Amino acid sequence: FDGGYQWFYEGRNGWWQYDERTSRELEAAYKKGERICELLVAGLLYIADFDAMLQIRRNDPSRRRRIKRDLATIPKKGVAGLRLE
Ligand code: V3L
Repeated sequence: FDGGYQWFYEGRNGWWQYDERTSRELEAAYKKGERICELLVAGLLYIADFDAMLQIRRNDPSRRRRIKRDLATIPKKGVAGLRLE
């Protein structure tokens, strides 16, 4: 979307791009200045915390990953667990 930015979450040795729907939800919440955004990913609820820039699993807050908003062109592992190439 705008300015060529995208949303990413951290994997073991690189970044995954969020799926299209979740990315749109993150971007909308971020643009509204909200501090968190609730995400439903494969049946699990997560909180994206824009202050900490973390994704945290609702029912197990020890499951957390860094997130970032960065240029769509950065090196990435793939999209939502689907590897590139
Ligand atoms: N979108 C898609 N899948 C997710 C997301 C998300 N936003 N958050 C967690 N999962 P946790 P490497 C990731 C998946 O945080 O080898 C990648 O997409 C997560 O998938 O403990 O470490 C890969 O598919 C994990 O399988 O709640 O880079 C996979 O990890 C599961 O939910 C391996 O990636 C638990 O994550």
